[in-house]
Amino acid sequence: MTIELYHAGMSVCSEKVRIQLAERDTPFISHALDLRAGDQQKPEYLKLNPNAVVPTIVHDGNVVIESNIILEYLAEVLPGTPLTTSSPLGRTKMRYWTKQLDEGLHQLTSVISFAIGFRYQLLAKPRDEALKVLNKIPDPYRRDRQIDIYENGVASSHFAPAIRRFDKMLADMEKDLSKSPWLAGTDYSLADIAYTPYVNRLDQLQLAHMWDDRPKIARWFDTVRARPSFAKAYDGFMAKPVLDVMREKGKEATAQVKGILAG
Ligand SMILES: N[C@@H](CCC(=O)N[C@@H](CS)C(=O)NCC(=O)O)C(=O)O
Repeated sequence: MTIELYHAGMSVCSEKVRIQLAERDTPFISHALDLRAGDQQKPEYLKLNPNAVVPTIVHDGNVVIESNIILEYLAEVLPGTPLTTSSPLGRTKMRYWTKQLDEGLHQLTSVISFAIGFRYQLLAKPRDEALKVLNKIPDPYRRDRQIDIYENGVASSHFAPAIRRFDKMLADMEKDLSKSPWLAGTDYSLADIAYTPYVNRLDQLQLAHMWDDRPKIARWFDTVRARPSFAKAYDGFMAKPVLDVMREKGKEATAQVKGILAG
């Protein structure tokens, strides 16, 4: 069995697939894309993923896109424990969690990551070069939004609603984690794999204060980070200069974020 993974080191959707591959001890052929350079928009990649996003897997010649669909697919085809939870009701819960990522949360991660940190990678480039990459985003809504955030950062009108939605996500997580050790019940499942990168992203952006009063999330996050799959999915894939910018700019944005949450 051969798995090829087209991914980016610091892409939350790629991170969740790498966590799952690590959980299942599955080696993969890595094709790392540079998203700021627009590798995802190259014609040869668009043939695999017409949405111009990572990740994409090719499993024995078959192309699968969309990270949460990839997780479910891999759960079925990889040898070992499927990680989809043992009960039908648990699986409905698991899917309710991952559905929320697809119905907006993921896009909002892109909003806060770009507004606080990633836009500085584009601001370091000549403006016409940066706009060339942004103007090639196929989805017109996402294109306009990313251009607005490139221009305005945390002052963009997209920023505050994204922070509020994450606050709700954390409140929902705290509630479920008060009832069971894992998001979908008694088993570690694809829901926990899928949410690890999003909570970790908040942490990278210095937003861990959002769970200062949410002890169950703190415990869950410590536990998922202590699993060997976390180090395997992250070590060697993070760019230190980017993490440094996220930390520095995240600290600068703290007062504004706290203001949004208080208002
Ligand atoms: N729904 C897609 C979203 C994929 C996505 O947005 N990927 C981001 C990185 S996490 C990306 O490739 N962005 C490239 C760009 O913004 O041009 C999935 O879950 O796979």
